[in-house]
Amino acid sequence: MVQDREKTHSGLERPIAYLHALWKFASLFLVLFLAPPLSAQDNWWNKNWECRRKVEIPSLLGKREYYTRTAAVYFPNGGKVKKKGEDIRIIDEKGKEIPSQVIYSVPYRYSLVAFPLQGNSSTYYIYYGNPHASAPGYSWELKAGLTLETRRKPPGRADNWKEMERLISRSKVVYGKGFRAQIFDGYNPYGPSDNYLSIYRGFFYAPVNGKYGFATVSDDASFLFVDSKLVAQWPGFHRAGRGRRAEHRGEIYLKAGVHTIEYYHMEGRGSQACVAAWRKPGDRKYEVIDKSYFLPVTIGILRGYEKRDNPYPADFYYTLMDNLYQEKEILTRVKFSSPSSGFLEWELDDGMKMRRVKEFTHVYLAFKNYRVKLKRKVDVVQLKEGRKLFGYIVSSSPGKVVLRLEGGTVDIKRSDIVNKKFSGQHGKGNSAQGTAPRE
Ligand SMILES: [Ca+2]
Repeated sequence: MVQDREKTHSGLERPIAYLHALWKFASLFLVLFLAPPLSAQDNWWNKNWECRRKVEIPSLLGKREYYTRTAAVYFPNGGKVKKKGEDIRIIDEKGKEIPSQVIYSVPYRYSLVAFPLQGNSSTYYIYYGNPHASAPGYSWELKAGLTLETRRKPPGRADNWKEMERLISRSKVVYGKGFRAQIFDGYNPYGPSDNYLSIYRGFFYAPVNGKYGFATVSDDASFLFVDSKLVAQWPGFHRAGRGRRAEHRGEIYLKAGVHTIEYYHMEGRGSQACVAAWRKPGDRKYEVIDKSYFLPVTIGILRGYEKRDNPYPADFYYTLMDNLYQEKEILTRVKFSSPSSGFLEWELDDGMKMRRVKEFTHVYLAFKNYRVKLKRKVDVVQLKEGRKLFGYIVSSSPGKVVLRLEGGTVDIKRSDIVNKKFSGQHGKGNSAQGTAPRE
């Protein structure tokens, strides 16, 4: 019997060992993609909104059994969004507003918005930057994927669910929120890995009718709910070792189909782990719930940034590369990159300045939020007929000037230009601001 028990539960041992190796090097949590600038500023959906980003949804071919046609997109908001993202709207290719749900949004950090895909369309626009907009109150809500939110843990214990609930209601600082593939984490992806709470919420499908076992392996406390019923728990302060044979488990009868899972975790100090495992009807072992059982959410790719009043806005993205944990301090390496063309000038609030660079990495030494500013400069050519052209002077000779505009170049005769002092100067500066979160 003892041997049989070994076999039954040993499926979790290797994943747990892996988690402990993983937590020292937190990986990136926000990956944004480089993209060429948009070609034109046409079809602005509503002039009360200042900014828009184009989003492309990767191939919609579903490989999963449950295909939900739900998309989500992370975007750097440069401080342009309202406090809770009330002004964020999703507009389809035909200019029609579609429902969406703001999952997370903090000015100067990033916003995460989810929405239902429309027909076969793979192109969408996010509009934001309207201080007068109120929350649209759509009835659509996210019913797919698995999200994780982490918060700062207030003082106290979680020796039972009541105490855990109290900790959650008293926690005010949200470190961040995003999608995860599984409930299988060995560090806090959005903030410091001591004194934090994790809240996972997800939609999964049960492949057949029957009795399912669920187990939690955690460091420290954890509580696992299926369809709002507490199925497995491991309260208190403890390491994960005595849970790796699924000692902290429970059973529930599920019908084939979609169900919800919630997993609450509390970490005090030292090491930390969150693992949700299950044993489906007919399975011998408990295993980490595979990502293929969570209803998929397609993450959109950013393809360009435009502003209503400015054809040349500055734009940049950041990616957390890695954290190096020294004895007392944590070094964080962040990669910055800009898809913007032209003359770029970066300003980091720890004193560093850089010019004419599209991409660089920077190491931060202290644990706090940092402000990063990017200026983009373009040339202005004033024509005799009264028009102004904005772009980059590619070449200039006594007879003519070649100006690169968004989407192409134009030749301008010197005699058509009013102000000839533009050469070598940069007339108009545009700036973008973002905060590199320290996580
Ligand atoms: Ca711990």
